[in-house]
Amino acid sequence: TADTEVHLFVPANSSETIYHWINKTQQDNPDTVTTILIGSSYEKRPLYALKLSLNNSTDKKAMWIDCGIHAREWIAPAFCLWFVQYALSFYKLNQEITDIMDNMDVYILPVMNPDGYHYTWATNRMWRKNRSVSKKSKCIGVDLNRNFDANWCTEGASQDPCTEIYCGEFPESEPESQAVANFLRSHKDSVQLYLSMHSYSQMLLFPYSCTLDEAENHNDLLEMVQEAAQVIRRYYRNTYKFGSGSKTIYLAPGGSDDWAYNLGIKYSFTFELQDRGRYGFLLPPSHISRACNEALIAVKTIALKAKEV
Ligand code: ING
Ligand code: ZN
Repeated sequence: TADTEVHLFVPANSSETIYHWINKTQQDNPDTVTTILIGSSYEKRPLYALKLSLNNSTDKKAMWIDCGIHAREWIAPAFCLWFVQYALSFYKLNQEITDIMDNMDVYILPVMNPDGYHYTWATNRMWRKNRSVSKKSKCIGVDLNRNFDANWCTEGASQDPCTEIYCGEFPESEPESQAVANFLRSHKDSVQLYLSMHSYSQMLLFPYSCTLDEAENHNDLLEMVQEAAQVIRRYYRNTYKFGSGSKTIYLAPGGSDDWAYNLGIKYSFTFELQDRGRYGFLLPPSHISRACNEALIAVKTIALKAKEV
């Protein structure tokens, strides 16, 4: 789909710029875009999800994409913005995105962890967790991708607030993870595809990460990520690993994709975007468009397969 390659203007954006962008996107597209306040962060920043919806049929299926669960993974929020701008610009021009949007509503949460994201702009570029203050320690922050209720705080997470993989006081102890979990619980009958964007390492992952057990539809999930990785290789000559989280990277309990899967969203994925470590979290702005374009064709490939079933 080289003809659909786009060069949208999505630079690295501060959290203020992203809030402004959300507002403007809704105002410019009143028929298609609604903003949904799904909760607020520990420091009381609003958590806005965008809903892209084209036909007003009520029984429509939906997909969910969240970005920026980890603060320093800046390419992830850039992807969420990229996806929205692509979908709004190329509906009726690109067949695949048209097909997806005609059949599914799309919910997009551009920054799940706005406090951490703000902190990486203001104070510490390498911050990962949220910014919640612990009762039992001077150390700050919970790893939101260890705070969901999926084999919570077993091997691969830590009870020590001073580590990068601190699981929190209890599952969904954090307002950010609770907001996402509440939203998905109340929309689980329509949402059939869950995607969570991270970086870096170029991997397309699916459940389980919290156990070495195989998901019930492991072979379907494997086929989907394999095809997505193949499309990236064909069009961008770039390599993405793929497989279940626990066998492809490491055991990691409490992740959002495992939790969404156990909720009943049978197509659930975590993407690790560019790069493979040369720049790591500090991906230069000149790489944003390639990173987003290749992730976009992977999302389209997976969404089109999920739509069929
Ligand atoms: N990687 C993920 C992490 O939270 C992951 C890997 C995927 C864990 C799916 C759990 C579930 O550690 C990064 N880069 O954050
Ligand atoms: Zn991450």
